Amino acid sequence: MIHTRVNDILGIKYPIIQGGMAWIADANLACAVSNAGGLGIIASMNAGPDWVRAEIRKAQKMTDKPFGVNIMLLSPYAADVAKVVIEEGVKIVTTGAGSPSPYIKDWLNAEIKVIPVVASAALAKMMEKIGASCVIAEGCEAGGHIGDLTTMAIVPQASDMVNIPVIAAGGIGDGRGIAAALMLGAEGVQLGTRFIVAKECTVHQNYKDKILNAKDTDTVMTGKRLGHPVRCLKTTFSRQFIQKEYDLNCTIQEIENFGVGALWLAAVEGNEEKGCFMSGQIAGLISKEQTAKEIIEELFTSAEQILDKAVKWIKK
Ligand code: TUI
Repeated sequence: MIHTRVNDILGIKYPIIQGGMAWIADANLACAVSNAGGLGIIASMNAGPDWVRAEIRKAQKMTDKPFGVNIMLLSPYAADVAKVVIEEGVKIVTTGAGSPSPYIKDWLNAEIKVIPVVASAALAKMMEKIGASCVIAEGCEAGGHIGDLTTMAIVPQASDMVNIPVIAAGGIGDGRGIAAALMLGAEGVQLGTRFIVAKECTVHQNYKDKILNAKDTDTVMTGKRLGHPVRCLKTTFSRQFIQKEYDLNCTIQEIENFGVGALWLAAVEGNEEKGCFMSGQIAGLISKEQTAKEIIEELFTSAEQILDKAVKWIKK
């Protein structure tokens, strides 16, 4: 059994969090992960407060295990959703794409555990100072919005910087990744891409097929010129997007407009032309659809075996 402070803080069997993936992580996926012993997350992304409230209520009926809500801080509805989680009695909130400092006081008063995603050790320290229960240190191998540092670099540096548990994210897809993250100082992991192919994940089948067929070099970073880099699969959309970024005749506004709705088109319609299929670099490792329970049990059985045998490298 792999047991860390993360199990105890979050009240979960396995120290694993499912990433808050926009238009993908709904109550279905979150509850499948929570019922399997991890921490399922409903992604509020750019959705309005009514959608988030409805998903929370669905989840409360579908599981008696802990689950959380991810608040994407660039969302125009972040402040509204920050209130909804309090009103609906959510116990755990993860945040992404910024600092949750404007909301954290209210969440802590409501006894909500706050777990921000950070892209630097300095932000990890600041989050500890303002009352975070844990931090998710995410490397740029991750899908979606990313920072500059790799998982290999951020996890040990964030771990040295804080006393609260660090949860590693970015580039983790199997038991080897979990074992490695623990060796870097993490006490838990967050996986997104692997859960896209969970049988309970209701994302469009084209999205799942793209992850299942991807190879290691099939992701690319878009959005650098806009100031919010995003990792996604190489597709018609991402090639055109990058072309526009390099074309200095294209204004920032034109490029932003080109991207509007693209993630929804990928996740809901499976639109291969116009969709933005966000994915981590580990997609090449993911080759089968499984239930969330099968995924989590396979991950931890494998991680335990690897850690058990790790002493084989030490010659005395
Ligand atoms: O947030 C994510 N992943 C996301 S958000 C998203 S929606 C979106 N769409 C288009 C453009 C931008 C966003 C899709 N995927 N992951 C968590 C994450 N947070 N990764 C990196 C960060 C982060 C970056 C900087 C967190 C904090 C941060 O701090 C900056 C500051 O404010 O100090």
